[in-house]
Amino acid sequence: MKNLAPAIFPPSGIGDAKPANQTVLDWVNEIATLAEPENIFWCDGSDRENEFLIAESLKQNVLINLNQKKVPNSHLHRSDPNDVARVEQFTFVCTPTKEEAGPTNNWSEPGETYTKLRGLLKGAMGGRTMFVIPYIMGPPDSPLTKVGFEITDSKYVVLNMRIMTRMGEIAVKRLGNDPNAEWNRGVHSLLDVNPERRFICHFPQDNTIISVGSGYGGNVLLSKKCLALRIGSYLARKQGWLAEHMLILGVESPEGKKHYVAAAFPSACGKTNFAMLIPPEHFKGWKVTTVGDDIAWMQVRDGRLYAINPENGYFGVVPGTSYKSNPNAMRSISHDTLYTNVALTDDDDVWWEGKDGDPPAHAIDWRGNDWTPNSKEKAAHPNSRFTTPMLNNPALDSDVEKGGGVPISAIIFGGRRSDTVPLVFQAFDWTNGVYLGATMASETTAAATGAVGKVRRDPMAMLPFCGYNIGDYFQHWLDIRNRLTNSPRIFSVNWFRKGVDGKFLWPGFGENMRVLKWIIDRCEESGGALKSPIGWLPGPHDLDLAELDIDHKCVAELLCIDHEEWQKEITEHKQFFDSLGGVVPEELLEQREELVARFKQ
Ligand code: OXD
Ligand code: MN
Repeated sequence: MKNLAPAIFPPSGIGDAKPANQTVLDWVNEIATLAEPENIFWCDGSDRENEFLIAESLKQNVLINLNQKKVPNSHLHRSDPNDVARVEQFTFVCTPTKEEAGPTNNWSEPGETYTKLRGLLKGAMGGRTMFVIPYIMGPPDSPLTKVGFEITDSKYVVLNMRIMTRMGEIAVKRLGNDPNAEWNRGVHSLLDVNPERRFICHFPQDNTIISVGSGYGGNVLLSKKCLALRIGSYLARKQGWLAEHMLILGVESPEGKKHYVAAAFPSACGKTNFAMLIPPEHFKGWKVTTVGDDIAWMQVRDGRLYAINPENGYFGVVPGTSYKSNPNAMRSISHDTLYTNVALTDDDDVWWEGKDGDPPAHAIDWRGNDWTPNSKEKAAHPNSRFTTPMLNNPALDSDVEKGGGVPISAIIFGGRRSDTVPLVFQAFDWTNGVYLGATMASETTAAATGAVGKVRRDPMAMLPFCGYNIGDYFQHWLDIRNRLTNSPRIFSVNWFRKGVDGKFLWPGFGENMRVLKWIIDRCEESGGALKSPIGWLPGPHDLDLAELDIDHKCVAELLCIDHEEWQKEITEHKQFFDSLGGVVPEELLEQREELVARFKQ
């Protein structure tokens, strides 16, 4: 058996932050015996360790140095071109029965899957260092905070995890020595980065994740999609809270009245931009602050819903990010940032499609090839990413570390829809809002491999992330209502509706403040609205559009409910529910009947 001696290659004092918890030590020993690494490196997350790992990564071409004057403390990583996005087709939920995983997850039998994965991991870390990363998800003093340990043979993963989570001693301390303490086991190995040996497997009953064959963020930063959402949603149902694919933002009026809003959008639909929104000139004195840009963990306390952001950084889509679209993101990523799959300019700066200014005359593209503005290929991969600490965000909310979380006034469900869905509307009540979330759809993006631009139902933006049966998930949402006496209002938004000319009708970005303001007005019971078959819609004068250069015809189109399009939409709701094979709660089926009836009135 491999012993747990500290790693031999780093200078002394680095890479030997071994915890005292015997169950962790036994598990690490078991994985080391199987994967046969050359070294074991116990990460402590210190600056010294980080500097050492960056230096090693630069030597081994895992990282490329950038112009330290232009982007201080920042580096570029190029992933394998076959490994640039989440792989939903190779992502599995391994519950004891297929029924527990439900109709929307790939299921595989836990015993057989462990055997297969153990086979793949056997000797897989030969000649490599095995890093052990202790981390917590959530503010240090939150009751919702979870402890995880990720084993990985990728330095890139360690460097990302240090930004995305609170890593090191803090986790070891929180876990303590109790052999029964709850903690997540995550094992990751690059293997040979072969798409045919790429599996992202979750064992919710064992609080375990095993990911092999990929180096791409969403597949390998096991804290994020795997723990905070898939395993998180399973634990949330069992423990009575919610783990959601939602940003959390604060919005404060010039008088100092503050609300918090949580919003679910599918991947690459602008969650980070919305969470960092800067209100337009007309909204002078209004302030939007970021609690989180991707994941919300929410619990009911005294009849209200409170949310924390379990993460510590942002893993955002780069293309399209500019001082015009998201100045706060640009400031955040101007230093201390890890870039993945963007282009490298001749003066060692980063570049991507949609960045401010003219494209460079020459660059090295994300695959490492020469690129000019005449090239057919994109310079940056459409799913290229930044990893940046949330502390870099100038709009970071002052309560982001509050263990009790922030009180949520509104929940928004949003998708990317060229047609059918109006700019904004409000659900009639909680149950109707759950129906709205359960039937939401969006055009697919480059965040996952597969076709882009295809409308797919993505309930609560959780289709790829719900770690158990989606019918039970809907029921869990419905049940939460019984514990809420001051429940958030629920809304739908769609920034992406297009006119007959194929152009977006709504300017988006900072101007989304106008929609947010109406949502806040509705929460304060001051905003006007008209009753429609799908919910409460702003009337022609209810949205504050002052000083916005927009045609009245566009506004009418943005808010219109086309009955023909909605007949098709409602038919698709039925098809979607039918495709789930009888797991949809009765209450949601009734909601659909009521929607049909309202269109007939
Ligand atoms: C993400 C995603 O990376 O949703 O956040 O894919
Ligand atoms: Mn996401």
